[in-house]
Amino acid sequence: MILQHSPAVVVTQLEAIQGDITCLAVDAIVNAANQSLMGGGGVDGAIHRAAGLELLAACSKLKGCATGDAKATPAFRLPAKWVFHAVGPVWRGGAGGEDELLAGCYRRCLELAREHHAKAIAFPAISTGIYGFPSERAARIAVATVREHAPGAEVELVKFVCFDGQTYSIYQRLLQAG
Ligand code: AR6
Repeated sequence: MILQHSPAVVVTQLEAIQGDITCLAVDAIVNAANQSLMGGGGVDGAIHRAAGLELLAACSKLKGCATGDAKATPAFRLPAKWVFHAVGPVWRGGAGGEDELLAGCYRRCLELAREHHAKAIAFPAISTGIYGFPSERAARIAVATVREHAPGAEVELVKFVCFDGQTYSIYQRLLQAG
């Protein structure tokens, strides 16, 4: 008798939550960083404050990151194991490739998840704060990219972490629409 091992089919659960991403005990949280990877305001500032100075030291060794790409560090004092630092695009009206660059952030983070065996990952709404990307447009890109790429990256749970109620309602609606 020949036993055949068929590849496991991963079904990814997607959920929206409202809250502070620094509190989540998932395998990886994503940071909305800038190209320097040396900290900043918004969620980046919150992550660096909560993780401690070791995070800054680890980031300084990465020599920056291109827009649309992401790099990984340990999460140090955070309850998560890894931080994936993604650099979203600054919104300049939409004709400068912002959509593709934003999708690249989500795709690269899922690739990092596969490399680091991170089965549960939490994303903030990258680029929608200081970088000014319209929230609904960004959420559609985030959900579509994750739906397409998370199963192939063997990611089992994706949490979209929304800081404000308006962003949370957008994600809830998009996720319910299936
Ligand atoms: N948990 C989850 N989401 C948060 C948190 C938090 N603790 N804090 C803010 N948000 P932003 P960007 C939300 O501005 O637009 C930094 O200076 C926030 O409400 O953090 O990608 C970097 O260094 C918004 O929905 O990131 C860069 O220079 C989302 O996170 C620049 O800002 C993203 O807002 C990046 O700008």
